[in-house]
Amino acid sequence: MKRIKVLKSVLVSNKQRAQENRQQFDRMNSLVINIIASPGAGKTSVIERIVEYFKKKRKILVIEGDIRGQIDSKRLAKLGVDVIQINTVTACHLDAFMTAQVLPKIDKKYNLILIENVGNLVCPAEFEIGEDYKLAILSTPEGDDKPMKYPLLFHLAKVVVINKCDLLPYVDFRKNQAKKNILRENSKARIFEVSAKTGDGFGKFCSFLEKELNAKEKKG
Ligand SMILES: Nc1nc2c(ncn2[C@@H]2O[C@H](COP(=O)(O)OP(=O)(O)OP(=O)(O)O)[C@@H](O)[C@H]2O)c(=O)[nH]1
Ligand SMILES: [Mg+2]
Repeated sequence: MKRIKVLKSVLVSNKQRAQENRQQFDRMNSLVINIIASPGAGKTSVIERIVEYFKKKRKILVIEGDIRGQIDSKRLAKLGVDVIQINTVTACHLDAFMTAQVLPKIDKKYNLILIENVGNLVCPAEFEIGEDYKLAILSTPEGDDKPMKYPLLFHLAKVVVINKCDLLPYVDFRKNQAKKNILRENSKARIFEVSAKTGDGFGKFCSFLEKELNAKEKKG
């Protein structure tokens, strides 16, 4: 029972800090997306495609969350995008306090801030970090049952990207069943089918993001 109490207070203080982060992002009028998926699902590859699509039209920042190292940051920096690294050392997720620590490093106004969370389908979903919304990536080799087995993320994610669709002929992934499983957790989820390897599906997905950016910019 005591453990539950402690966890609750950790999440409450995290939520308060996340709201403060959100206010700071809102002052910059940035669209902030918290990208969550299991290790290797294709978070960095999807971000690379988004960056390629938007880099001439919008100012983009990527915040990279990893336990250790800068492998993904270096991949993204090659595309000429600004990247800030957070190493969580032992933690299996980003939290609002870690995110707050890098806010002073943001010295420009960005239209789009993409945050790659630590590869994990469980803990990152628990911790708000100041995002506009969570985007989940489900890759086809993982199986179509994951939304049912890891429901919190799929319950909370406004957008779900089904990645590695180029592998559909080779893996036992029932796409329609996966969509049903996602919609069972969140009937309003926007689902996109893509392949970060071939680029298929990114036209539709990035047009959706562009509408969201336009809406955010109108508000500001
Ligand atoms: N076939 C195929 N491979 C992909 C696709 N997207 C990513 N990959 C490959 O999957 C592997 C993992 O991709 P990453 O983008 O590094 O995945 P990640 O989720 O960022 O991984 P972590 O940051 O380590 O959790 C790499 O070998 C990619 O080339 C895809 O759409 N199709
Ligand atoms: Mg990555």
